Amino acid sequence: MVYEEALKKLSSYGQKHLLAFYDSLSDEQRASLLDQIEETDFSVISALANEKANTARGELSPLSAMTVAQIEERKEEFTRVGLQAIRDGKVCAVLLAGGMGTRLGSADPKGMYDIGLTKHVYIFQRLIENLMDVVKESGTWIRLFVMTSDVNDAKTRAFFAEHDYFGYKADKIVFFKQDMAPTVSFDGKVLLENKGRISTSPNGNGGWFSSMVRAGIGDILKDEGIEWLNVFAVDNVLQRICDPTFVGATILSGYEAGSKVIRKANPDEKVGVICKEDGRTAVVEYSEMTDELRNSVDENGDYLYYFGVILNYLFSVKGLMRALDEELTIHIARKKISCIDENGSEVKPEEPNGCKFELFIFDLLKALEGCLPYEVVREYEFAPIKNKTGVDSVESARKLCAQNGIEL
Ligand code: UD2
Repeated sequence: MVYEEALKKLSSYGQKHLLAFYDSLSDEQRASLLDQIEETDFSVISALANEKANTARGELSPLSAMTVAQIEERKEEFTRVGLQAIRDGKVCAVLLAGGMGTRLGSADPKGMYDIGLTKHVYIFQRLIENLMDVVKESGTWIRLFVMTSDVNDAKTRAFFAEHDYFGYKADKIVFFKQDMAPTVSFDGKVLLENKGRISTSPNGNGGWFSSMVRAGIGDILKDEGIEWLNVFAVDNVLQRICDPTFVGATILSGYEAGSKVIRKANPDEKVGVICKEDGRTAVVEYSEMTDELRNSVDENGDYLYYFGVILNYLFSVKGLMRALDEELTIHIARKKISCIDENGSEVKPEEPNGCKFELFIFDLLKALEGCLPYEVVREYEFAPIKNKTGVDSVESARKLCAQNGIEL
């Protein structure tokens, strides 16, 4: 893209200021800025002006789950069907590792964090160990797609290579990058990271499938007859991946998706709640729950919205392909964003100064035909690492690993 074209594109979005320092840049920096302007989708910015309308919810009602007891009764049948689908090569895993992981206070990808006590046990390693359980049980190598982003792609790939893919079959792992979104000030002006670079951030975990398809992985799915994708978060070191019983239960439900859920520990727990919205399965994220929703109870005083999603979903590829045409809600997060001001001086804010645009994975459910909420026991399957200490931390995850006989 040449300067005039960039100026035209920016003018149409009211963002000409991004070229304010152009004259002071080297040739290389100029070319890189023009490339970035060409690649960036500025249309997301309109979500800020339309925030209320975009994020307005339909009519919500509670939704229960297939309980642990109900699963136990049909465990054999579910496991048989799930294992068969895995052996037929119809099921793959997708690790979402594009986030920044800043809450752990490390600049490295979260999966590189070492939770070991007597030896090295990296988060990525733990996840691979969990997947290996099913590889062994099924006698089948399962394809693993790993989503990274501009901020951590090179480090993630290098880390896996350095550690010999933690014993996984290297040619079964495919990395792909998620898309980035520009960040803006509260009045909708795109921020500059420096004079030659637009400030961007990963566009949330909801764009994973479109990013996968853009990376050419749609062909792999088609050529290999892959029908189901088990998508999971990087930070839950206890989760079962491609769990045959969950896979079988979802396939037999006839729905196009399944979601592992837990009973919330308390109304404030930081997990989205699964519910019905205008008759379709949906999730309301914890950060967007109203007090009314969070605290609403039935006549016995029991919470109505109490099944929380742990970010472990099974999606039908057929449904996902159809959902590619659907627009997902753009969620807006107000954050502290380091940038430069109109004079080119560095800004390191103490308070939120701008907005990031994010897509959420569970918004895909609205485009799919049904979702099975599948209850799991939190002590066996949910040890998320969000912080160093306290709730959902390295500390609490270590304890849960020990309870489950995992040596660290
Ligand atoms: C997520 C869920 C929440 C609940 C909780 C369980 C969403 C939107 N929220 O909340 O409902 O299930 O997890 O622990 O699903 N990621 C990317 N790219 C991005 C942003 C995130 O790959 O741009 C990945 C990230 O690497 C991680 C996962 O998505 O694997 C969750 O990200 P998070 O830690 O920001 O989500 P959290 O804990 O707020």
